[in-house]
Amino acid sequence: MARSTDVADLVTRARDGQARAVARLISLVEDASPLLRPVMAALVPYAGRATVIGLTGAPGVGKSTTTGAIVAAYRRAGRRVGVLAVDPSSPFSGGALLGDRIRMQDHALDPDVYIRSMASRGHLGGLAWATPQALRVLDAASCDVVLVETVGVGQSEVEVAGMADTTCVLLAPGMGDAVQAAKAGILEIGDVYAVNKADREGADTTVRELRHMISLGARRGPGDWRPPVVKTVATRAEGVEELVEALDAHRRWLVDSGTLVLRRRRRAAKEIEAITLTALRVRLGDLRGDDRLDELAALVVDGRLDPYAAADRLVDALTA
Ligand SMILES: Nc1nc2c(ncn2[C@@H]2O[C@H](COP(=O)(O)OP(=O)(O)OP(=O)(O)O)[C@@H](O)[C@H]2O)c(=O)[nH]1
Ligand SMILES: [Mg+2]
Repeated sequence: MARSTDVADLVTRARDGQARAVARLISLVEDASPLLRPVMAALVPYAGRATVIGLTGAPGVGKSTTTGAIVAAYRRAGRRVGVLAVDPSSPFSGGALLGDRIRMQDHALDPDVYIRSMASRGHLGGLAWATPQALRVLDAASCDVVLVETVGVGQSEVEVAGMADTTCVLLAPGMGDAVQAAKAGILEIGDVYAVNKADREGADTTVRELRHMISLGARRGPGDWRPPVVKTVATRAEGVEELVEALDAHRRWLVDSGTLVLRRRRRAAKEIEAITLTALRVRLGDLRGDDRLDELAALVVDGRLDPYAAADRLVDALTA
């Protein structure tokens, strides 16, 4: 366990790009360490510089392969890159994440690429709470670009996607894929779409369907962003330059339209909310067996108070 006197030193070493210091800081996040408070305070002056790109899509669609190819493209442009592979659905780092490490091995020896898998380990608040803090660490560790790959499907995937500046949704050719995407709510979250595995039959149909579905979606005015659809074969890095161009174009639009700052404020609000709820749950946990809760429970059972009013009293007591 690091002492708080080590925090400043850890942050300095992380800012120098020392991988071990970055790893240590992200472990503090994963473990919900009490040291996170001084760490987050120390990171404040260095936050907000990195571009955060989320990659999401069904299992096996090619997120890790695409991430690897995007990393290579940004490295060629001389950018320092962080990669965070998060699994919102599992409390453990599973085989998928191990597979990611293997696919990323091209970059394993590059000191300007930092790759990390992260699981929630079941602590309060889970990844909704941990991911933004890990992003702060990578941001402060002088990464120009941070790629967040979410593993797993479902609502949590959409949630994690909400933590990026730019969300890239991956699909693969196949009947009904665009329809599936619409059902999964994925057509609302993508800023850029990639139809990967374009070496397979049906890619053009999927691209067409997807463009059609996107055009049917949210009504867009002249200055609004229109999500492009790019065809890729990630295993051969085909289409990846175009994909990176689309990501960069979205970034420019975010800045020019003032949307970046709004998105980041919304993200910070969610982060504060998650931390607040966690703090309240901890306090509520402390109250279990507390006289105040027992008294309120007795009043409810006796028919002298309704549970909403009782809850209001408890919230008042907690926040007093
Ligand atoms: N034919 C073809 N195969 C691909 C392409 N991209 C990725 N693959 C293969 O698809 C498989 C899954 O790729 P991953 O990059 O691990 O996919 P993923 O979305 O990260 O998978 P999970 O993290 O498990 O959800 C691997 O065997 C890849 O080699 C592609 O463009 N064409
Ligand atoms: Mg993967």
